[in-house]
Amino acid sequence: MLNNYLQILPEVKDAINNNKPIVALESTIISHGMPWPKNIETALAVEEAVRKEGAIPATIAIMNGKCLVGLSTDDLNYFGKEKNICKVSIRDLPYVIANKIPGATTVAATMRIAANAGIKIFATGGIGGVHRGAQDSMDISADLTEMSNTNVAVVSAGVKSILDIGLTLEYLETMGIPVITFGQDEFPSFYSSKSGFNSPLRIDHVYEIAKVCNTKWDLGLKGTVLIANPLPSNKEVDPELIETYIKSALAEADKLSITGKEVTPFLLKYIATHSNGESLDANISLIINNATLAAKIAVALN
Ligand code: PSU
Ligand code: MN
Repeated sequence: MLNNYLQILPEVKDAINNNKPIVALESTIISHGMPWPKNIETALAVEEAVRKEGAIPATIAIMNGKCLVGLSTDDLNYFGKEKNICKVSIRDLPYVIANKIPGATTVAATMRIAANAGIKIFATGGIGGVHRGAQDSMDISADLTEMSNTNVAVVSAGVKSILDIGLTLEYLETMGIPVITFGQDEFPSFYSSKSGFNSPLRIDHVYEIAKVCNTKWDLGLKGTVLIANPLPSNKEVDPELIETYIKSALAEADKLSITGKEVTPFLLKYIATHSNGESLDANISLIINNATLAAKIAVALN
């Protein structure tokens, strides 16, 4: 059982035992989603944002054959600085655990570990989804299948337009995943509060979101509730500008024949290094924004 491989930080264990609100956080975003040292600063700020709302943060990663639930500041520094951290989605778990390889967990792997630790909600920046051109490449993130399986609610800023947003929304419907946008009708697209797609659901109050999550699980329906949280309006980046970076990132990935699990980190890194500080700034504030909302929902879930 995965439970036998958990190594839970004392503070998080105490929160689990005493039914305190907890927010799970992923580590791929730290090791593969953002440049050093902003990644570590962000990870610390995100944990702080969760605490501010009265919840306990539990960042998840793999080390020494264990699934760490809750990272110390030293651990966070390690996962932010070290170059050879494996990106761990569901299918990578057996290999990295068997071989005691350090691993940063994606949305999918983080959700699975969080669920086993008894955590009900998870905050990230952007989830994986159906990639542009998936009709040919079949590149669909394991995040989506995991979301149909595991009872952990997910807060993200929508999906980044490195993905096909329309197809991702279709796939979420196929997988039986409720998609709620917080406070507006339109589904957001990470750097922008707009995407051109209507959100399947809109809810304006945290308590009502928690009610839908609890009702889904009460009904015995497996899987996540996806909560899309538009980034703060003063942090939005011009979608046309982002689109030019994405187009050239996709062209470069194609030229270098980047495939499989390398695709997403490659695109993220390309955009981060080629766009100015504006996109990184937006990225940081939207993650903090998501962690804050997730913590509020965690409190309401209890
Ligand atoms: N999208 C982002 N930022 C991220 C990721 C995706 O905007 O950091 C990371 C998350 O960890 C996500 C993973 O779970 O990439 C998805 O990778 P893939 O597409 O290979 O499944
Ligand atoms: Mn993929």
